[in-house]
Amino acid sequence: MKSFPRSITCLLALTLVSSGQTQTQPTLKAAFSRDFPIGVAVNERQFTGRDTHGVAIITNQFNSISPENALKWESVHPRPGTNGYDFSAADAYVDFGEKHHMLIVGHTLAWHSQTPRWVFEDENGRPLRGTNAADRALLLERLHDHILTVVGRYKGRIKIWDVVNEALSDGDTFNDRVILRQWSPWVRVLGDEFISKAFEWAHEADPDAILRYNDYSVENEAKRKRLIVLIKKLQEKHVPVMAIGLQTHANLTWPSPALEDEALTDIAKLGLPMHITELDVNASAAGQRTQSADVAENARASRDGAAASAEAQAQLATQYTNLFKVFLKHRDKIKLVTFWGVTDADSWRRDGRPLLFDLEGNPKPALADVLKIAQASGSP
Ligand code: 9MR
Repeated sequence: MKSFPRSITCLLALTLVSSGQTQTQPTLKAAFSRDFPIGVAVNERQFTGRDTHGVAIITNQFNSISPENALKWESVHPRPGTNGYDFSAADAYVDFGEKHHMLIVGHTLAWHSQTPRWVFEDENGRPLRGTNAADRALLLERLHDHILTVVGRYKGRIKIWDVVNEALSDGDTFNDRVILRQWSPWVRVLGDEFISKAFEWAHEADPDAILRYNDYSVENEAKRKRLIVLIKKLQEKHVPVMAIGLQTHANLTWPSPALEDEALTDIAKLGLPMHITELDVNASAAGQRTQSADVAENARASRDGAAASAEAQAQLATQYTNLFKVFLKHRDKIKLVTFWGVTDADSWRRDGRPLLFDLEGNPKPALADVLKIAQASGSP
């Protein structure tokens, strides 16, 4: 990624026109150009160009994109069989990234969610069973076909893949016998084999792609331990896991700067680059009670209306400032920081007003504060 001295960064400033006044502000991608690319998850209205205001923010502020939903199994491979693929949205997403010279990320190949039911059933609609060798073979064959087809199609264009998403078990108590999410159909049928196979096949399909394991709440000590057990086991087997994706769905009080620092320090010991993959900060009062990445749970927890208050938004700016200070401290290991959405209106946590641009797409005070951190970071 090209980097510029901070003095030149000022020349790359974006001119913002708001309420008749002209202000100059650096952009996120310019401000952090010496540190890491700054990515954003984009939706279909954005990568097809219909949301013109969204496109303007994306192209001004960011130099990497992730597909919020367009490359998930249900979008790209809704039906069984070789004719079951639909690449219309995914192709438009990759074209958009290339047109704007973005670092393009793929999300996600093997996940328990947003994967059609047929994937885990036989031709008669009977659920596949781990005790049945033919069922296991069928699910592995489907995973193989999916990964070779999807990764192969975008070989050399999508540079980073979330190969396996959210496979770790939740819960605050560590137990070394329960590392993976036991109710996931992938785990039920294939155990941990689906993880190693997914990475091996993705590597076969595009040997140059950076392959990530991606999960949420890995700041939580028990979950972080599970992550480290899982990744070490993969590394011992020479499975090509090449980066750790920390989603970082934060709230106003969690993770604390000390906890984030501890988590990054610990995870860095695996010797892999770390990517902050889905950054947002839930600013609603009740949202502070959940560390979950579940959509319905977050919606319930954010409906109190408190997130829009000036006080909550000031706290949001503080939390972003704290998090970016820690990211900068670990900038030798952090190779990408991606926000999960452009404006609050686009966000899966919309009621928690969690991003740097408000419902109308105007920059929030938190944006200015994050930019200040970049400028104050003291890099030569
Ligand atoms: O932002 C995504 C939202 O539009 C979808 O409805 C949702 C469905 O599960 O997925 C959201 O993105 C998730 C991401 O793919 C994986 N980590 C958690 C994210 C928030 O739920």
